[in-house]
Amino acid sequence: MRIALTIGFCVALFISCNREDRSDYFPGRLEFPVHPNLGAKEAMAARVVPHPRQLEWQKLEMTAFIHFGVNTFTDREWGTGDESPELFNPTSLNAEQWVTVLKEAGMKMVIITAKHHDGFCLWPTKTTDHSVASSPWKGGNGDVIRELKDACDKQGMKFGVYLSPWDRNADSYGDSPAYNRFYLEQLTELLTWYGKVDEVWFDGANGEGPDGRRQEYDWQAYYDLIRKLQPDAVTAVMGEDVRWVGTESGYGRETEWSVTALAPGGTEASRAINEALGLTPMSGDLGSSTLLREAENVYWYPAEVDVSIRPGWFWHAAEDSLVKDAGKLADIYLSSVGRNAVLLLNVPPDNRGLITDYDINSLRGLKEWIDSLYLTDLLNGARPYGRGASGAIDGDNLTSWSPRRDRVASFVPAIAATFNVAMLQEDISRGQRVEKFVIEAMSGSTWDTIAEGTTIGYKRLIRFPEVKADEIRLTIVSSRADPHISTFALYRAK
Ligand code: FUL
Repeated sequence: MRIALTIGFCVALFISCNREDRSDYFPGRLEFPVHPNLGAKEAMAARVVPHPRQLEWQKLEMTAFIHFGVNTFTDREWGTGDESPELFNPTSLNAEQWVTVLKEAGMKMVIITAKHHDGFCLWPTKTTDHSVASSPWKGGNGDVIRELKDACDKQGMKFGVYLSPWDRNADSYGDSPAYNRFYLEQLTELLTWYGKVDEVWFDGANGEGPDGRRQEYDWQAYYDLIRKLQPDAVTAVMGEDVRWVGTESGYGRETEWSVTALAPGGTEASRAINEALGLTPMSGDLGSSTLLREAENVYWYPAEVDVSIRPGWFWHAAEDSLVKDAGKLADIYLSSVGRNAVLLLNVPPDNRGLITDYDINSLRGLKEWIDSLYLTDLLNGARPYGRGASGAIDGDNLTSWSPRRDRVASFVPAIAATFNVAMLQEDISRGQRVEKFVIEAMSGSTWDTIAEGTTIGYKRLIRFPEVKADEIRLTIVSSRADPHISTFALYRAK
């Protein structure tokens, strides 16, 4: 019976694979119904697609983190929780400045540390006195979250919150049910007082409570509350929609699958699945065919690359001279957005409550570099060869080159110009499929390989030494199902 079911499922899958019927896609996650062979598993994994909120998030490409709180005034990275709220006193906090600077740099969302591990709340919460309400700032009548949200709404910027589960100030921390209630109340305030929230960022740190008590977080209750109060918000890191890329260096994997065997979130069930497969977000391989062989489930769980523009997450005067320069940020851009991830770049305001000129200069340089990168696409107006290949170069992300058998296309640019970056995109609303691709260039009569890679996903950027070519050829060497290449472009980076 089981075998008959498996065969039936695979035949149905084979037929529907060829039809590309969107009703046969698996939004968000898929439990393999039986244990089919690897080919069938790959074909199914190719049809796992993002939830609409994940797709919207992926398109943001560049987002910003704001680490701000008592640490800004104590020169620490991790507060102890017994800092006096009196310490929090920015002299000229201006959230409009933050949003203006970040928007000009190309960021599409701002996520703020509403509460870091020290437990100090940047909004006048009713759950504890350990907040801005007990600080001298604005006579205790200030609300950083309100000011930031208003600035975001005014300037058309998305907004997210970081609410550290680990809380070194809360008395209840370590008394699991009591702290979970407290945390849910804090979440409720953040998700109901300020309007739309687009991302909720859960850090994974879990230190000991007073007397060495260990807190068991009720992740499921946290997720359920978010789904109820802000159904369109993605939940990140210890959340279920967005995965931590596994480093804080700014560099994603060269092979970055958004369809992973890594189970999302922090629930007991997810932990058991990941332990059985020996997976953590830091594992080198989260989605290869080798892993699929073992996996009983796969998930749409795309990567977010969080990195600070400075050595620390919080502002420290001594690090003003260590702000990453525009060249480093450009490299990070290529290695995060250009490797199928969303960049979450931390830009921490100083103790005045302003983003410093050091950070602003680097951000300006990054933006200029990105603008110049995308200025001219050499394949714009090129002559395509290969059935449907125009779908990849027509500048329309809704059309794709979707070759079935002959997965080779070539393009003759209108002018032979120099380029050093290739950009590829898959239409991920139909899943992530490509496993290997090659780009070749012909000048004279020989084809030379100029770039090759494995996964593409939402966006892949590859940089190589400058090339001038009469014709360019793209080959999809291996794909889990018919590929849908929505973009192929060639640029010249500075
Ligand atoms: C880490 C935290 O411990 C750091 O302080 C910072 O907030 C970073 C983004 O996440 O886990």
